[in-house]
Formats: sequence, structure tokens, C-alpha cells
Amino acid sequence: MGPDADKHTDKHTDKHADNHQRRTTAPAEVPPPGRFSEDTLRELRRSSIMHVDMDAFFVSVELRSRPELKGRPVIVGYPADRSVVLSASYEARAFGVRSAMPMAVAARMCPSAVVIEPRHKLYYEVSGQIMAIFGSITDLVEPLSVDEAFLDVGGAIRRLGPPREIGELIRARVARELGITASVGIAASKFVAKIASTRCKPDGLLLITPEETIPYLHSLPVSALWGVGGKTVEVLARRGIRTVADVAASPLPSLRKLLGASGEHVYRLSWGIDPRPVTPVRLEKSIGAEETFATDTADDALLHRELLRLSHRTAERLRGAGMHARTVALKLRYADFSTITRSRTVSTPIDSAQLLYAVAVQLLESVGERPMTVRLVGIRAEQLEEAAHAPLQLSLDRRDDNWRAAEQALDAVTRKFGNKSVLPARLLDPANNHTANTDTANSDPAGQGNTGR
Ligand code: DCP
Ligand code: MG
Repeated sequence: MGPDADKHTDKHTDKHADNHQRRTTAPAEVPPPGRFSEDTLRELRRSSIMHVDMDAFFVSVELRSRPELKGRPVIVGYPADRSVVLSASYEARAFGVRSAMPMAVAARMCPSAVVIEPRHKLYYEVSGQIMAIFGSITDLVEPLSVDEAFLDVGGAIRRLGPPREIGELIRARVARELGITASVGIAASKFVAKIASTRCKPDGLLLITPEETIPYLHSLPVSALWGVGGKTVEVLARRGIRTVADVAASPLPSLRKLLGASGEHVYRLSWGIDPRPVTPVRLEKSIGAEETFATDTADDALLHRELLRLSHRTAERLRGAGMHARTVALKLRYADFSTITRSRTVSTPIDSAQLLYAVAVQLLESVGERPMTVRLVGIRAEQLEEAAHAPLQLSLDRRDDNWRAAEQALDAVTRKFGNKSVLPARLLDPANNHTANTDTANSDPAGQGNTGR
């Protein structure tokens, strides 16, 4: 017997019978592309929304250059005490390791895990390549974060085949061209497609037809519904509502009473109702944070401290959304409730707290003398773009090591707004902000982007 004698059977009788088939529904019994009748096309287009998400993205990218670690528990994160797990291999997850868990906890759970420090620049590059593959399939790509997107492939079926084949094509291209694996969920709606990709991970594909949608959804726990997190799960569980089927069987008024406005949303999802289209441009136009002071204030140092805090909050949310901002806006509300905003556009899109803060302080200074005490201060990041498409900028996840990079980026701001406008030392020590050199006030040499509104 030849060496392949006991291997060939299944693989050769059905070329689709690879190891992903177990996660998929009935095999696609359709003719090759170009031969679809209008009826078939209509039928195939009923489930044309796809959610594609890379498996253990940062880890997978790292394993390309360290293949000997494949199959082992691997964590990407800074080893420092106060850092968190950014990405964990599925082998590490078997020990309970999850992203956002403190590194110290992860190390206790899985002492054998290999820890790799992140290389954000590399991930952003790969992210751009992922999005380029998606973009070659359809224009209808809605990136959600650095490693995932919704695609509506309805218009690509004639050219590339049924959605399932398009999903396998994307998975094959990501594997071959980028050396990582992706999971694909396909359904009639975004929310079911997202559930499908989550539940076929890693390295899987799951298509849920419109007919299968309700029975499938109803078999899931409530936590599978979009927007239903820990607290809502608890509230529902207290009423004995544990599965999506339980939600679907609940009268809408009682869900409204339990969950407020989101009661209706949750109810609709439980019946698979999610008409949101795949929207190529992000709906989020801006991300921001604001704070009302307990007592109105005229204190510069207090304002600066608050701006720094709000910068951190805004930057975290920007990074969480995988976005960079081109414009930073400052909002001040005075004691009499009159409100002003000042905004400025920077040359390099930013997502770091330090840079947001630097611009916010300039904007505050550009206001000049304030007519009365301040009641509220806010920061808003505007003109957002996908981090994947923006020129690379630093991550401040580990600040000490990133200060060099931070300073380089500050240089860009300085070039834009004048030499004395940004003083990194002030940023390092926000408590000293009120001693700021008055040279920096109103420095807007080109008058650019400083649009009082
Ligand atoms: N990420 C991060 N901080 C987090 C969560 C994620 O920096 N708190 C980064 C690392 C991830 C990447 O974003 O690799 C993508 O996030 P995912 O939620 O898609 O997680 P993974 O791709 O790592 O794993 P999964 O296979 O569950 O998608
Ligand atoms: Mg992922």
C-alpha cells in the first residue's frame, strides 16, 4: 500500500469536504458563477452579509515569523505588571486566558504561555492588507476594527460565486497571502453574520440561511444578542429569561419595563430583525468625552488635569474603535451656560491621549482670557478614519518606551502649529501646566483649522 492509501478517500470524493464543512450547513449545490438564473441569484442574495474576523489576530501575525510556537499557548502583551493581554492563542484560551485580562493573572493561569511583545506597526500593515483583500471582493466593506469587517457580497455573486464560496475564497486568500486564518459568518443580517463568525471560530465558516435563522438564534443564550452584556444578562436571568427563545417569548411591554429603551431592540434581535445595511463609511463621525465640574472653576491647573483625563478616555475609545482623528475639538461651557468650541486639524491622524491633550491645551490657550468661570469641559475627536488606513502612528500602551515615538509625533504637531506650541515636558507633568509659558498662547501661525463655532 502506498503511503496515502488510507488518506485519500474523503478528500478525493468531495473536494469541499475539508475540515470546515462540519461547521457549515448543507453543501452548496449550485452551478459555477456566470450560470445563475435570476431566481437562483435572488435566492443566493438572501444571505449575502458576511462578517470576517481574524483568529487571534496579533498572535497569528507573530506566529508567521515564529512557526515553532504554533500549537502552544501564546500571549501578545507587554510583560509589565500593569499591562493586559491583547491577544491570546486558542491554546492559551484553553487555560482561561482572555484578552483584556491583566498579564499577571494570565501568567498565573497559564505559566507555560510564551509572551510576545506587540508590534503594532506590523499589525496595522497586515490590517491594511486584510482590508485590501476585502475591497477586491466588494466595495461594500464596513471595517469594525483592525481585524474584522462586514461585507455585503450580494453584488459579487455573479462574478465570484455563491456567498459560501466567496467566504472560502476570502479565507483562502487571507491564509495564502497573509499567512493567518480568518473566520467567516454569513447570514441575511449583520447581527446574525457576526454571531455566526464568533461561533465558528477559529478557522471556520458558518452560513445561516434565512430559514435556519430563527431556530438557530433561539437555541442561543441571551448573551449572544448584540448589546446584551453582563448586567443585562443578570437582569433577564432574574426573570428566568436565559435564552434568545425566552426573550422572543416575552411580551414586549415587560421587556421594555425591564430594559428600558433597549427592550425593543433586544426583542427585535431575538426574532432576527436587524435591517441595518453594510455601510462602507463609518457611522461614527466623532468620539468624545466631557465633564461637568462639581463647582464652576477658573483654575487652569484643574482644567488641564481634566483635559488630560478626558484625553485618555477619548483616546481609549478611539483605539477601541480602531480609529484615528484628524481634528480635535475643545468645548467649554461657561457658568451662564453659554458654550464655545474651538477645533484644530492636525497633519498626522492621532489616537494617543498625549497628542489629543497637546492639541486640547493649545485650543484652550487660543481661547485667551475667559470671561467667567467654566462649568463644563469636553474633548471631541473628529474627522475619524480607520486606523488601518491612516498613516501609522504610535501606540502609548507602554508609555516609557513609546516616548521617543511620541516625541516624533509631537514634532509633526509642532511643525504644524509652530515651534513653541508644544512642550513635551508639560505633558509629562500635567500638574505644572498652569505655569505654561505664555508664548504658547494663540499660536496658530497659519490660522489653520481653528474654527470657532
Ligand atoms: N485587541 C487589543 N485589546 C483588546 C482586544 C483586542 O489590543 N482589549 C487587539 C488584539 C487582537 C485584535 O485587537 O488580536 C483583534 O481583536 P479580536 O477581538 O478580534 O481578538 P482576536 O483576533 O485576538 O481573537 P479572536 O479569534 O477571538 O477574534
Ligand atoms: Mg479577531
